[in-house]
Amino acid sequence: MRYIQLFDKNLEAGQLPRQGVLPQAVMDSAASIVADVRERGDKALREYCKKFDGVDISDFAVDPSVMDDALEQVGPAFRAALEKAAAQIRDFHQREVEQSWFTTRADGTMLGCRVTPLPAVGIYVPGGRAQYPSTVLMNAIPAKVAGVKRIVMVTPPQKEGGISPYTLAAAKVAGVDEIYMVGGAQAVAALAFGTESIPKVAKVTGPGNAFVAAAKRLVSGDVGIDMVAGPSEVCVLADESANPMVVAADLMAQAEHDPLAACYLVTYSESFARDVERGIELLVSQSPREEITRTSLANEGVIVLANSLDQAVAAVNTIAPEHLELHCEDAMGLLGKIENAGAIFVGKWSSEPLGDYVAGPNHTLPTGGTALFSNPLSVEDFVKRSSVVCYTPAGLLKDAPATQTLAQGEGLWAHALSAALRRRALEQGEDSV
Ligand code: HSO
Ligand code: ZN
Repeated sequence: MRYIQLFDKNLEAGQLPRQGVLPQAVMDSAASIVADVRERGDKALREYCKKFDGVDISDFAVDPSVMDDALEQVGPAFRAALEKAAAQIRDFHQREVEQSWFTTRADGTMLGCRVTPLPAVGIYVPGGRAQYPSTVLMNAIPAKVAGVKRIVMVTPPQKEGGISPYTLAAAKVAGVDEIYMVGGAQAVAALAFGTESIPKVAKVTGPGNAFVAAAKRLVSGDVGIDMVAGPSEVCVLADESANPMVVAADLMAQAEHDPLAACYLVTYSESFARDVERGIELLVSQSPREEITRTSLANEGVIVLANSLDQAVAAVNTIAPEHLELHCEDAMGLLGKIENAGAIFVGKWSSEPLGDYVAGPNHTLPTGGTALFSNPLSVEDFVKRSSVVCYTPAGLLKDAPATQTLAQGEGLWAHALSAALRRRALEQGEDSV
């Protein structure tokens, strides 16, 4: 891991080796795939499946009954864990549900906000380096809680063909309605524009590789997207009260996701940092994902050595990590000082993997420093709001003059007329316009 010793200067974002930008070559190739699928539909989809996944697919739709079979296949322990996770994720997200609201002014005019679910959403589930049934839960459950009627999952075929039973079992538990076996930028385009066999959706969510991220960026505006996610990150703020072996495991839990995953350790003790590195060295050779873990820690791993707790907290806020673990004495006391982090794990018993799977909050979080201004995936991503305005005659008489004045100021004659006609009718004693 690379050391950054802060001395008397605070950490600056430019010192971090972040790989947030999508390469132009990836954007270009995603753009041509998206345009092609938009134009030629299923025909283009089939060609890309053959080219990228090496399979001939005549029918992308997967019979939903395979979800029931998968639930049997994965065994009772995995099924029970899925159901426990699903229940806790559902419980957390139910608290996010936003109610429609209405208010009435003294003149009887009613104003409000109607919250309605999106009609259909598409969830992208990666099929490459790892299988993430937990991601199926984290995307489909908030959509379900929001009241989305049609939840569509797309995922590429595995190398050995078909879809992982773990992914299918999660889809069943989460309440996915339709599954299509297609992945990559082509799957995102199919969800965004629709093809002969894949009807379009209102919003596409879920993680994917750089091509999927690029395709989401390209279709954004034609459909909603949740976010353009970069590699996953963790930042551990630890003092000497932490166990270096445990901190090592937590850093490795992020590093093993992806060679580009980023791990940050922020501490004030160099000897503690060295102990953590020794801990990683002891553990990493036992990992079946040793290669990915080592590459990630070597290229993207950073240890920030601060002079004080305040400087360490400032460094965390500059990093604005996707996940933050507070492994220090009085971790709860520090919470109020954390401004930028996607998810905050407070105290030594709260590790990120608990949050990845079962705690309840969403594990789809802002990456690459975007925790500065954006949010975890939530029920809010699966609804939309409509403002409601219902005037009474008394309200109209009160607000029409200002409307006319503002319309005249903007030079918009018919705007003024629309208010004036109603006002005149009431002033002439009519009860209708
Ligand atoms: N840490 C990942 C989520 C995940 N971990 C899925 C395991 N499975 C990004 O938050
Ligand atoms: Zn994880």
